[in-house]
Amino acid sequence: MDAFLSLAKKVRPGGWALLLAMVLFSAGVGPNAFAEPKTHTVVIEAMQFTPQVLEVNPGDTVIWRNKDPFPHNAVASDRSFQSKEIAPDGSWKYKAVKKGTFSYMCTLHPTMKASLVVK
Ligand SMILES: [Cu+2]
Repeated sequence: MDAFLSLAKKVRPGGWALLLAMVLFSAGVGPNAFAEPKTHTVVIEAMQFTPQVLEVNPGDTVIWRNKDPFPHNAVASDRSFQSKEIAPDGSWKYKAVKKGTFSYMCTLHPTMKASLVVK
């Protein structure tokens, strides 16, 4: 705290807002903490998840949309999420809460793999 006070004394009056922003940011209250939750789509087509790696923020929703003429699913290897069978033209929604990197696959077609990164 002493270091903070001595730093604060050196800051010009106009610099307070910047200093406050730096303190908030370093405390982990960065822009992401105030971001509106977003919805992301993973397209399943031609036996592939696109994008292969999807990065989202906690609280965001991910929709898997199946454009193939046969069913797929999306199952995390640690079972953090596990979709039902997603019918052709169907979709499945998941709200990402837990942070981490989650590799997942289609258990109906085990060569279909991708990752969801919640950070
Ligand atoms: Cu599949």
